[in-house]
Amino acid sequence: MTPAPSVAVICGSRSDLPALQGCFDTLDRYGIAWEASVISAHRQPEALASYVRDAEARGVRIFVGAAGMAAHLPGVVASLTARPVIGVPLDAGALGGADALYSMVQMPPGVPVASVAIGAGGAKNAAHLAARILALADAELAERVQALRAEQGASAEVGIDPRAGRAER
Ligand code: AIR
Repeated sequence: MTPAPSVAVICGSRSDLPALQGCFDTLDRYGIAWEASVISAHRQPEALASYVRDAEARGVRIFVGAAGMAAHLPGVVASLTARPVIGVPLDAGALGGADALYSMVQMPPGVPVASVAIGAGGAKNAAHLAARILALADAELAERVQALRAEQGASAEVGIDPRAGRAER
């Protein structure tokens, strides 16, 4: 059995991969080991169940499930494991991702999915949230989380000079 990284990212289609790049990059930034798979909850339900069981047995701590349309992937993952599951709703159809968001956020009590925002921003936040969960039991990672927060604060704008942005008007 190959030992597992801390985070397993699963998406419903290869067409979802571009939206997830920020998730992979952010996990790398934290130095968190991850693996990624394309498994559709609707097209390959049995493969999904065996992957999740195997990943859990190998030691994966957090699952990220990303999908568009009727996006039941993270919900099904949450039904198969007691490890934390983060859902990333993607904009893949006529409803702009609201379909996927509702599919993830309206889980029945007892089967939680931590849903983030729709699309690439949500995908990055899935990585940030995974880092914060893992940091509860990893002091070095907790330091990296704090360092990244400080970096974000330092680069954020505080005051805007009224002359700034004139050229854009
Ligand atoms: N999907 C795949 N199986 C079940 C669902 N909900 C999602 C994928 C993708 C969208 O359907 O996650 O966002 C379209 O997939 P495809 O493969 O047709 O491009």
